[in-house]
Amino acid sequence: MVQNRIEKRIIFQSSLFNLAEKTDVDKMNAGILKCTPNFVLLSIHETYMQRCLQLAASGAGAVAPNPMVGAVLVHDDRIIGEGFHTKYGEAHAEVNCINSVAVQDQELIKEGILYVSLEPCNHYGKTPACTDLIIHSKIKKVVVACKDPFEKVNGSGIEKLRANGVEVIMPVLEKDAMWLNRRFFTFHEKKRPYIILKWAQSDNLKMAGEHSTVIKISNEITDRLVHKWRSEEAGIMVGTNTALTDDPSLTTRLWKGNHPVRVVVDAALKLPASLNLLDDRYPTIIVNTCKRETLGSKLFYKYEAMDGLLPATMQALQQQNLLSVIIEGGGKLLSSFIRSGLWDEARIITNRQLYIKDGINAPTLENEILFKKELIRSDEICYYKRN
Ligand code: AOF
Ligand code: ZN
Repeated sequence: MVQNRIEKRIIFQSSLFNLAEKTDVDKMNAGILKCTPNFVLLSIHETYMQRCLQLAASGAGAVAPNPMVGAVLVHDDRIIGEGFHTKYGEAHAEVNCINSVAVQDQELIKEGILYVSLEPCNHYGKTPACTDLIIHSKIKKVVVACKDPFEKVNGSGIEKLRANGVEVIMPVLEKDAMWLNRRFFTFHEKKRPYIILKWAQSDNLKMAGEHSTVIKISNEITDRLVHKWRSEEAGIMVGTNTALTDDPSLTTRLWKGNHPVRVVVDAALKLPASLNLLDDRYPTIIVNTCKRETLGSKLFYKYEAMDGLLPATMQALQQQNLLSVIIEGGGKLLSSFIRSGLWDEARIITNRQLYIKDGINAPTLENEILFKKELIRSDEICYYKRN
């Protein structure tokens, strides 16, 4: 068998989920296809884990605040079951995977290798513990991408499996798995939401005109992308000035998807009730120093001025179980997040054809690493993570 000679399979490095055909392995063995820097070799475990991650990602937008998880059951190098966590509160990936095995293959379950993109849970939450399911199914080998940081799991799933004679191999594609669930990991490890900074600027790095005059910077295609970004986060936040000058709705009306919880800073509760984001159509948190109260869809979250706005906001979001937040301005609020080192990702849109004379300066990132760049007409979009 070819696979015995080359224990690895090939994928194109540029597209993680795009597995090359098995025939490529044949070609490599025959010396027709050479392994070049454009290819990376994946082990068999990595190959199936990659499939788990692909399945896991299908739960995007439906499982938060749970993580996205995928599982694959393999017997003798053949996938006999697949599943993912499809909806918050419903069955976990392992359950869907084992339930998907065809009747004629069910005898093979106990001889199979279960691949899971997150440590199997070991607690009875909204659903029973997956560790028990694995043990009762008599599966003897489990390959796991990474540990579950949730305090009720946190390594205990792996311990329980091993204590019951199940071989656990891990980590496999850990970095990819953690990146996919970066919001979930940040929330549980750092006890705060994953923070994405977003702003648009002119080619000469201005984000508004003189005296904060609103100037349209990004084009309408980019705006649709921004609404997609909004739909992927649990919360969206702006400062007082932006709420007043832009009167944003902070909805995802240009994209089909979830509306994030809106968060606005209004320390002295001076914002007029007529503003779009105070319209009660969607939940909105008003971070202030005056009162704690729930009124319709509005939660007034009171904080002590001396405790600081940002820590208070992080606490408010954490209490509401919001795994992530996108900060959409203004410059002052964005800069305070940057100065505090309180950000994980930044997406900056630069309209290369726009020059704003005498405008307001855009913020400047610190300790950033550029990891992706794209162009939409004259809008250049740079994606950064914090070093
Ligand atoms: C798994 N497989 O597919 C997922 C896991 O309230 P519950 O019962 O849905 O449990 C939620 C927790 O379970 C969640 O915080 C995370 O730690 C884990 N998610 N675990 O074994 C899965 N989605
Ligand atoms: Zn589970």
